[in-house]
Amino acid sequence: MAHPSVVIIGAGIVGTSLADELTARGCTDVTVLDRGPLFTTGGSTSHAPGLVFQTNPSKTMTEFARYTVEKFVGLGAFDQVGGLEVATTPQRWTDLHRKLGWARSWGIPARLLDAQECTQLYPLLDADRILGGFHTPTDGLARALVAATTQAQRASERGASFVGHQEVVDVLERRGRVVGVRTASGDEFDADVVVSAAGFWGAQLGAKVGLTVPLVPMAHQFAKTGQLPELRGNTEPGMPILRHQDQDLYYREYGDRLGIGFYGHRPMPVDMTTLLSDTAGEPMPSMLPFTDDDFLPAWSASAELLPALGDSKYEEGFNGIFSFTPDGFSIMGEHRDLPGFWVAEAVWVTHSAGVAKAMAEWIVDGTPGTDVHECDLYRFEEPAKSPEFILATSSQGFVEVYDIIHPHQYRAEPRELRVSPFYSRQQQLGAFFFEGGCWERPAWYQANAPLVDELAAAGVPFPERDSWSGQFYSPISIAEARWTREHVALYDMTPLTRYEVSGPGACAFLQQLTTNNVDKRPGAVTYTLMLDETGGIRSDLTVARLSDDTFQVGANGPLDLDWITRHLPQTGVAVRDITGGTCCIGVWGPRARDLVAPLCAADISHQAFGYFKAIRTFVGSVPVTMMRVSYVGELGWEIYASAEHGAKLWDLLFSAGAPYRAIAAGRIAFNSLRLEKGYRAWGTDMTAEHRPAEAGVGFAVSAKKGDFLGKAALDAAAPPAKALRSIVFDDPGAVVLGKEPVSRNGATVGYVTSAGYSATLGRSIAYAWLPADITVGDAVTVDYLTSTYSAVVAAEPVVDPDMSLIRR
Ligand code: FAD
Ligand code: THG
Repeated sequence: MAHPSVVIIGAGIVGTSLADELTARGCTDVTVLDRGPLFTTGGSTSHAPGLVFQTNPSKTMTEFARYTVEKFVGLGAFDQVGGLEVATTPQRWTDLHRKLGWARSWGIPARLLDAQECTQLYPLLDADRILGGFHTPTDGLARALVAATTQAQRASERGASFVGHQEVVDVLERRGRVVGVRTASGDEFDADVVVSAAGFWGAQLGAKVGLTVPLVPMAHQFAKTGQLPELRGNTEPGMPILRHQDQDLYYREYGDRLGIGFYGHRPMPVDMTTLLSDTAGEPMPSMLPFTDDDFLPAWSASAELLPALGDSKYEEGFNGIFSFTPDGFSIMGEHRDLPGFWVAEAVWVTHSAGVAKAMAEWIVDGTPGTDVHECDLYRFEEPAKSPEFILATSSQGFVEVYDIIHPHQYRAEPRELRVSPFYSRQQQLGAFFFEGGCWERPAWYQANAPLVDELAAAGVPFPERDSWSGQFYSPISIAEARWTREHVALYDMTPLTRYEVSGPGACAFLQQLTTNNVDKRPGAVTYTLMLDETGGIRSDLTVARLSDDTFQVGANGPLDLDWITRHLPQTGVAVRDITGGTCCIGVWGPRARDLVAPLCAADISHQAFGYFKAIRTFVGSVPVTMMRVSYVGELGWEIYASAEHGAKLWDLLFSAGAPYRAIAAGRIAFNSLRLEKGYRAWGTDMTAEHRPAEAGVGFAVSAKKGDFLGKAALDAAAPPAKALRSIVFDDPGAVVLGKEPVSRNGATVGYVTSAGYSATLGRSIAYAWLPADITVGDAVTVDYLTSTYSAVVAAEPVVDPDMSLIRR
């Protein structure tokens, strides 16, 4: 296909980087429009202090940052002064160890320094105030305006044009596609592709085309000190960029002065309807007047950390505006209902070139070269698109931007947006709820506490956890996991995303869209994958054929509906999200059949109702669909019913379970059991970055069936260099939580994806991405906070390898 003509709205760091990346790929018919003058447009980039700390819990964001650094260094638009994050509390010092782990997992050079070493790098620091620091020599200062201008120049040389003072007021469409934009001056610019790179204006532009772009423009304080004698004669920045997260502060040099950024003030969301009048007296619309009172704590905390400030005062400041999002990630993707309209927003300077590269690949090649699911425009559940949710969570994101956030720390508000019909029963059983996909999901049940004593008395170990991994955790989950393997347990599977795909074309459609053969007799269930054009795993699904033309698809979240919808043929197939209108209980364990059979209208013996089969029947008087599928790897069924029957279904199963001492069990047990059984979780263990064979799900790719999306790429793929492997820890007390670096012979070779405590083995187990040549029995080590644990690569699955438990 010929390259599309592209209009980019916004000549900030994102728009200019994108113009460079597009033109570098031969897509040269690019016009960049900005409402402001070029290139000091008045957007966030115009005054960005440009600190780039690359290390992030997200591998993708870290990769975006690393690319940005490499590129800007090459453009001469980066001062590689290094980064230093200091700890003034023991909690932060421990957390910097966790950060060191991310740096090693994602390949960012980093070291921990003691207080003296920190002051050698940063002489203004008071060594007595700090416990140590995290030093990253390749971090530094992006000269954002230089980078924008240089990239714009390069793009212009390849044919792009940049036009200032052109405010886009309308997006033009014809026959359901974008065809261009109109500006305030009445000019029209034709384009096949329009990319909104409008920064914090992005939500307003999205609204023009019926698109929710969930970002909130938020003011953030930035000030400059007066001249500091200690920095006299300074022209170029020499000290690293500095973060003092315990007080929500960061610092950079400006000659003999320091710039101070502050996140410790109240969230200040910006009212876009009054923005232009509110900023009329300021040099730019992205600069609000400084509010001195908000800055008072910043100044005193700064003077404590950097005593040299004591005799000085801040001389100028402003409340600068940039975007916050509900989960802190950027927003990237194409409008599903208006093809050709793309967004790249809520992007820091730090990630700008990396985001632009992925966007250009996506637009030109059809698939981004980096896994972008965390940033995908369509990752949000429906309630999360409400203005109320977006404002509340983005404001909270501002408050927490430098906080130490536990990986299982779920937001406090808004909650209870989606509850299953079993919610009141779960509350009565003392459920501790985690939030996921806006659902309330029991993590464990306090009602099961007595089982801990009972099992402990019988010799089952319940290892103590350290204070970090012991948060959002209860040893009850070990009892619940054990009980599932030895007796039977009920799991609320309602939050499992599910769709009905129906119509005369449904079978052919799913055959084409997924890797396994789903064209089986009604009643068959198939585990299958969706791949992108490059063979990367978009999702893993269960597809149950309920009738010739009706399939129930068990999926992983909103991105699956997006992917399926984008690939739907014009006619003959309908897809419907049935998650909220239905509910599901997983009944699993050796006594599952004893429990369910007496209630069930159908014969559910192994002969009559085999593994990976589905039937329609009744449990008591409740109409149900039963699937013999078990993510925990035990005998049993997922039992689906219409939501209004949910409470009855729960009560029936619970009473029938009494003779078998059936329990309700939670997510932590669920996760540990699926780890034992070798089942991957999409989004954590495997993503579009991985192909099936390396992720250990090659068995779900049918060699016999015809063509499907991604097949050509799989056939042409080189042998993988890495593999997802199970590791088992040696020390029964070892606990890791995910993303920790894994080493072989002392060198970091991979990272943990997900982890849990195997109640069966009495040890923690985990998945890790490791070099493909590593073999079962090889020893590795995993660094967790201040500890190093040894582990061994295990044969998979570690439980029930011959399927005798699940197929009985
Ligand atoms: P912008 O630079 O805002 O560009 C968007 C452009 O779109 C603007 O030029 C605007 O005029 C134009 N536009 C909008 N609507 C229209 C329209 N309808 N028609 C035409 N043009 C339009 N990031 C870091 O990585 N490190 C930092 O240290 C850092 N510190 C910061 C400190 C402060 C005080 C602030 C405010 C932000 C900071 N940021 C930092 C964030 C960073 O500045 C922004 O995330 C980044 O600049 C956003 O770039 P952008 O290109 O998306 O947006
Ligand atoms: N239940 C249902 N749908 C789902 C999940 C689920 N869809 C999303 C996600 N979870 C998919 N993940 C898996 C992973 C493994 C299995 C099922 C869903 C599984 N695998 C068998 C195995 O590997 O032994 C498949 C065997 C086979 O192919 O026959 O059971 O939890 N409804």
